[in-house]
Amino acid sequence: MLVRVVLSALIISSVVFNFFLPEAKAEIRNSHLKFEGGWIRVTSPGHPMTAGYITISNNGSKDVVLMSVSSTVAKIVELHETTFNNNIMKMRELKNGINIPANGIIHLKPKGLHLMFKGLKTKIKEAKKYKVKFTFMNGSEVEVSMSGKKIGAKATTGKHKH
Ligand SMILES: [Cu+2]
Repeated sequence: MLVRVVLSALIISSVVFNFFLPEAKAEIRNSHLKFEGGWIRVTSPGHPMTAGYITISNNGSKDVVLMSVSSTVAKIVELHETTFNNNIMKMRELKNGINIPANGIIHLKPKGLHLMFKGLKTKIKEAKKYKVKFTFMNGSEVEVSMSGKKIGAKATTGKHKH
């Protein structure tokens, strides 16, 4: 009888614990941010690095600073910007992060801001999804799923035929 009471108490407490867990996790999320269209350039075997792109919108009334990004697929993920100097394309690491203005939007896209995945531990495959974690200055973290795509896969230039 006593065993049964203890057992049911254990079951109840674990149910309660599991019930509250997702809520506690949600607290560190930033509900004002929306992540859309994230993709990572597919790689050939043994290729050490690649780039990732995503659109992040901030519907909040305060600026939010994206400080760092990480993923299990790469040793490091850097925030980069692309600059053009006499038609020569260069990349620069943004060590102070990227500001996403209040009620603003940032587009990480080819020839612009991007994520640089360095020291790839796996080949990035077409249509496969990869977990990428975004960390913000306020300490909030958001895990986003980004899918492998070929170069130019999302080149929607607005040109279309009927
Ligand atoms: Cu880069």
